[in-house]
Amino acid sequence: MTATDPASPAIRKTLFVDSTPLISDPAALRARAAEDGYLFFKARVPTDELFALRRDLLGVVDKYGWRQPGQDELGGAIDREAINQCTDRAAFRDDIGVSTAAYHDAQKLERLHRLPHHPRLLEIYRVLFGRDVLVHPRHICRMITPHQFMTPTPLHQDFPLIQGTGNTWTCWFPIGACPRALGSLTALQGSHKRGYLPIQQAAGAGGITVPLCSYDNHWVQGDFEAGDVLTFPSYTLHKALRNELKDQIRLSLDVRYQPVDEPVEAKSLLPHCDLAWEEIYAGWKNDDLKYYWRKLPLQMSDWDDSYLKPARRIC
Ligand SMILES: O=C(O)CCC(=O)C(=O)O
Repeated sequence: MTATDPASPAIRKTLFVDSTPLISDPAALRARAAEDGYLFFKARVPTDELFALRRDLLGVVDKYGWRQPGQDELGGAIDREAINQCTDRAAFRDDIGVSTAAYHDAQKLERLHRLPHHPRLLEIYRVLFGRDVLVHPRHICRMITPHQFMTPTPLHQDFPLIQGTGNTWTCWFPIGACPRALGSLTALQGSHKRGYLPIQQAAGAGGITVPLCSYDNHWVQGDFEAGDVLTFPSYTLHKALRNELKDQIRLSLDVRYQPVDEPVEAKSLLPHCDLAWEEIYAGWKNDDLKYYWRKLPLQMSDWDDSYLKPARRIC
């Protein structure tokens, strides 16, 4: 049976269910996570801190002359002609949306590395895991511009890209509002229950995809307001919607959390760019978050290349 067979279940699209009321009820929160394979929280990240990071990131975009003039400091309108003047593929991050140089500037922002440690975010995972939490220091900041090289992130699981424990949770949140039309994330409800699924190569961030099967039919999605958060374990299938707002940047963070006593793979402790931590830290005002994971008794696991080998998909 394929997704186009008349006998296939109809595609369903429903809105994310807000799990905020379950934060005070760990058993209920875990039961929902186990059933749905995702959790969504309204207004989780305080907007003052979110907008401070947005301002910093748009400052980077301004530095390269890619923002349309005449907006306030939080406006995300992009000068398409200017960004499309970056034509050197080798110097452009098509998994991010800007040049390598601009991404380096973004990765050096102290706020980008501080926000993932916000108590309002840590609380989710302390309740979910019932144990101490490791925040992976490797944060990905998407700066999705309307550049000719960009393709929306294809349907995939995070596990083959992150490895370590399958109990690593991605926390995805836009840095500002992100309606579906701006290319927010959507997930297949319950898909985590199928465990690791063989991959194929694909264009877009991550470079891998998992082909859809007939039973992959329940998409959850929504229009994110500033501060809303989507989180899911590393076997949940998810992808980005297409950015239909052709002159707007989509700024978002991918952060990973896991129980501190489960295995972590070494790359998760490296920067998400080819800078050294020392270079990222050079302009920071505070020291408390520098190399914080080195003080923790981590259990390291080996990288396994076989997860990234394209395979024939059997539904
Ligand atoms: O923001 C995106 O386009 C991709 C994010 C993603 O796939 C993830 O956080 O795992």
